[in-house]
Amino acid sequence: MHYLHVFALSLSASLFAEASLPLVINTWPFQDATAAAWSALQRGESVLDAVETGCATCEREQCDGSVGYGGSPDETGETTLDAMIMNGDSMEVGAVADLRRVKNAISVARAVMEHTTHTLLVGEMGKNVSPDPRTSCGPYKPSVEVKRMDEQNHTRLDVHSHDTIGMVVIGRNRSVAAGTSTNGARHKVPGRVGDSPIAGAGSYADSTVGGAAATGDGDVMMRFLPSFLAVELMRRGIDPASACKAALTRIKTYYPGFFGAVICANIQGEYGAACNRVPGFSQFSYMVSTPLTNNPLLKKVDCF
Ligand code: SD4
Repeated sequence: MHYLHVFALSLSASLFAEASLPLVINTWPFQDATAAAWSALQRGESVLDAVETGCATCEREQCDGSVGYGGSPDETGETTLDAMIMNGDSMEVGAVADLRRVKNAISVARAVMEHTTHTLLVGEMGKNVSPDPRTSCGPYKPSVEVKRMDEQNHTRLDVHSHDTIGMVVIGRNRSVAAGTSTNGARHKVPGRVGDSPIAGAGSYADSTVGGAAATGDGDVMMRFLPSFLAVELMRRGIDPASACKAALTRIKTYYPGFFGAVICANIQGEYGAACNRVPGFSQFSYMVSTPLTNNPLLKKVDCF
């Protein structure tokens, strides 16, 4: 009797999984990216291909005017890109940071993963500038003074300057891939790298569990590896929405006013998201595509 019960439970669990996989989930209402990743899966391409195609769509279309080329300039006026991609089967990661004069950062990240033995490659480093761009217009000159950002006021990244696509794709065979692409924080010190290209911070994938991706104030969020934490919580059986929330709760303990959100999905095809409530940010939008949604579906979660 007991075995029959267990069999029935696992049968219904696997039926549920079949009904809800494959799955594409990504941050913000970046619908074309979701659709592109979904189409890649429909063409029989891998979950890595789907993540690359989805994020590359955002880079090309400058999703929200803020992913990819031309957005969120640093203090000298230059756009720099951060991106990563992770293979949840092999735990390989490729990432680029501070990338200049290249449009498709996610593809460079994938090339790092597949054609080098390294994980993270970065562009040329910059310098601080004077006069202070927070109070004066240019022209700017490199400055030797080291500026410290005000840790209490994370004004560089707020709800109006969100600019990261984070995506998790889970195949019918439960392979997981995750990726991110961003042009980072506006008016950053040249050389600043955010959370997006950092495995476990920007995103994380493990085909035995699921995947997660983060968006928000990377300077704070990367200190807590929220994507890694969310995956580890799902490994212990916590549902995706609660795992996302717990990962943000850890950050909130230290930085109650931080701006950020996380998306999570497990290999059963369950998914969820969470965001930290701050003035002007009470709801977070994300996209999902599964066989049940037919088309990319806009989902919203109330921040806590
Ligand atoms: C960063 N996390 O560079 C990125 C930016 C972002 O919503 O996601 N904004 O800090």
